[in-house]
Amino acid sequence: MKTFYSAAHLEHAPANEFEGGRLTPIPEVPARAEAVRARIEERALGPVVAPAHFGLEPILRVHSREFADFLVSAHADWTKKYGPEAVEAVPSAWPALGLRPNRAADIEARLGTYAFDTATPIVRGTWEAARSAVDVALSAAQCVRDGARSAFALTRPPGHHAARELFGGYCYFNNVAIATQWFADSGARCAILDVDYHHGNGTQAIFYSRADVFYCSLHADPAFAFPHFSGFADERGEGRGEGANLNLPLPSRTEFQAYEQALTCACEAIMAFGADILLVSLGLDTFENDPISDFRLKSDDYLEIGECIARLNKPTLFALEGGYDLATIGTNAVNVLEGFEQG
Ligand code: SP5
Ligand code: ZN
Repeated sequence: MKTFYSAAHLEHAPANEFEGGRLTPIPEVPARAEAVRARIEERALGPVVAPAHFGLEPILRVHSREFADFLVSAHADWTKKYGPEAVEAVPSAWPALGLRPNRAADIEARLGTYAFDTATPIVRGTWEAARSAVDVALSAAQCVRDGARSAFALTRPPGHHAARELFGGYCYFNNVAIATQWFADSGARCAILDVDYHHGNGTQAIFYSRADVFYCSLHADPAFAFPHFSGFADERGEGRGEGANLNLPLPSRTEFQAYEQALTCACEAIMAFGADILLVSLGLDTFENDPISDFRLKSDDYLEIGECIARLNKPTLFALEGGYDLATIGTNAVNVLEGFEQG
């Protein structure tokens, strides 16, 4: 299997997030993607290649022009307001219930309008990294459309929490959604399987009223887990998209036995939908030692996840989402990919 990778992610390395009432180190670090790349090379999974350039057009099929323009200039606008020492742009006020979103004015207003958490700073290299991650995802999509059984997009920053005009959860552009829309624009019916520990609120929102894209997610129940405001079982799609969204929220401390049952449900639903292409939002934060999550999957379980996905027998694009245990993220990611290849 080919892996697509861009070194532009290295320049996106914000230091801190605000959580639990204090600043703490961000676990979404460049070393994550480097660990995955190192393991791919160690296991000789296949070539690791640079992406092609796709430009803004496919991004604007999913995100608004205003949102993309905001990400281009946000860091410069921030340092203009707060000085060159202010290296991480993070909002401090939001248009929550009863207030008006404000996309036009001051950088604080725009940050508050577009961000939904305090964990997703914009630094100088963020724009280039986020844009390049989209190129990585689209290059993998092109590889699959050209006939490969599968491809791996080593995307960083991740994407599944980002919606049309919304960033957060370490995500800026929704890499998988943009690749999905790129397939859909050539007439393909797509299914997205999201196995990240967290619900992909952005991907769900982008396709919520769409009948041609099936979104299915296994994740920690938002009753206790981030992103808190999306991912409940009663969210089933709307309008023509009703029934094309399936959330399988799972309890705290879920082990593989229960996880596998939910995965089987997800795969049955995907088969029933009858997709031409499968896209997998591949989070590894379901691992037992993940520092920010509490599921209990073990490294061997990821081989089985890959085998299970292979049984769907679809052209498949895998894209990296979360996963924060640096010691195992490479092994676990490659286990899914090898499990798929053997399955
Ligand atoms: C792509 C992705 O996985 N984004 C996840 C963003 C999660 N951010 C908030 C997590 C809060 C977790 N708090 C757990 C504290 C454990 N000590
Ligand atoms: Zn996650």
